[in-house]
Amino acid sequence: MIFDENELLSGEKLKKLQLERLQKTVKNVYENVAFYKNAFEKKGVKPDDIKSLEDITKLPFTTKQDLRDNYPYGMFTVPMEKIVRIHASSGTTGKPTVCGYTQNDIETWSILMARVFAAAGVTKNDIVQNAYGYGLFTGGLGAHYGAEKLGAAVVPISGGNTKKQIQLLGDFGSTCLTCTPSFALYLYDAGKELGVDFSKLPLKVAILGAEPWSEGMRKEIEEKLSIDAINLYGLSEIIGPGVSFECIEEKSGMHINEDHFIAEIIDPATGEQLPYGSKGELVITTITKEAFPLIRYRTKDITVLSEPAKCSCGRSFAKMARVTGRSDDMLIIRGVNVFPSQVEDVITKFSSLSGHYQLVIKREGRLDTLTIEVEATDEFARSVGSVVMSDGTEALAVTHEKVEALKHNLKKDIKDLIGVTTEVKLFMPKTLPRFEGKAKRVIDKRVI
Ligand code: DLL
Repeated sequence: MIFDENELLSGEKLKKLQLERLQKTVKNVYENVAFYKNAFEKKGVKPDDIKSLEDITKLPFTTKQDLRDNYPYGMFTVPMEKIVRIHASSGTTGKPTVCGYTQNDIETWSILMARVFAAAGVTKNDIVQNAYGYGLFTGGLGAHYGAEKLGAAVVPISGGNTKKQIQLLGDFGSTCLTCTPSFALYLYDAGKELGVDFSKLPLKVAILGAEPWSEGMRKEIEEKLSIDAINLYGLSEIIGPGVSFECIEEKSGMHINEDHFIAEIIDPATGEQLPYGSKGELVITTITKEAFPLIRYRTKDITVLSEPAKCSCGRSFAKMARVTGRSDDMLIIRGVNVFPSQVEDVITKFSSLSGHYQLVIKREGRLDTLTIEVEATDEFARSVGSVVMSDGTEALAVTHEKVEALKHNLKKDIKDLIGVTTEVKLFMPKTLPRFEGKAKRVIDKRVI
């Protein structure tokens, strides 16, 4: 289903609107954000040079680093009195990326998310159990406002709370579930253990995103929960969830809200724009945002854009394929974005730990686990002593209270600063692999 008339825009009409909005945005950022004025000048481009949509390639890119350099509010185009909401997502090191919204931005976002629900067949008669996290993360409030805009009843349960989730699915008769795909499967397993028969629940559809998933996972979720599973994409910097979404009619690629965002695919190595059908990094320009517009933002997500064509849902907006990877090292662990450099930052603050570490990620049962394997310093190892294992190798005396305390403190700091729960394994000095070239810090054993 379509939520609003603008979703049906296509061809020249859409292009005209996009160009008008792009020109306005470009002027806005040039006049109000020092970073953009400088970046435009470095590229030798002025707002008036943008005469057609193709001219977008004349504009500079924006990266996460640029946002970090202008932390916290340097990229905002409006004074604080106009900002009504602030969200944030992980940055590559300690500082998060800050995203501001005016009242109109919140209204725009609500409409975009209402489109997502409508496209998934949700109506005002539905009950939406919103299990995306509420807070700085955009998932919870983004889905909340969208479902309300559509007129559906929202159950703002937020993430976690598995038993309660399962109880409410039955008692409240939720017909739509919004959460990460891994959490949907986790709920199924937990429900099964409690004797829940999902085929008897009123649940019809789940709108899933915030982490990579596969067609195989879709099939599994749809079969096990007896529902339709719909893919939803977005990122905080651009607006949050609602950048693109699948329609229930086709479930083949996610329609990009092209009246609000201009999408490009580039070669991540050269920055060159690639034609429709090419695999590369998704770059997005926001053309209606007021508080925090971004020009050619490098999402680092790898995908393919398909040429706009009329879809059976009625939309002609271009579709993007599933995100198949990232062109940087960001990891998504239970929906939390984690950069190895953030973990490294925390590790290096501990004088009892050497800088040698690796991150091991597994999918155990349904959920991702992150284990930090890190070496103790010689001094620390000497102070707690070691034991000889059955295979003749030496290991730290793990039962020593100092070892326990160190592991506990590292876990706690990582949870506090990055927001992800980890396991910590302490190793004897010089026992983790060394690398001659680029260190391989991440061992991702997940099969999605
Ligand atoms: O994850 C926003 C969101 C919330 C999207 C709820 C969908 C549903 P961030 O925390 O800023 O925002 O993380 C954005 O998550 O760049 C992708 O790498 C990844 N991602 C988001 N949706 C998908 C998806 C939210 N459907 C980052 N498939 C993005 C694959 C996704 N990856």
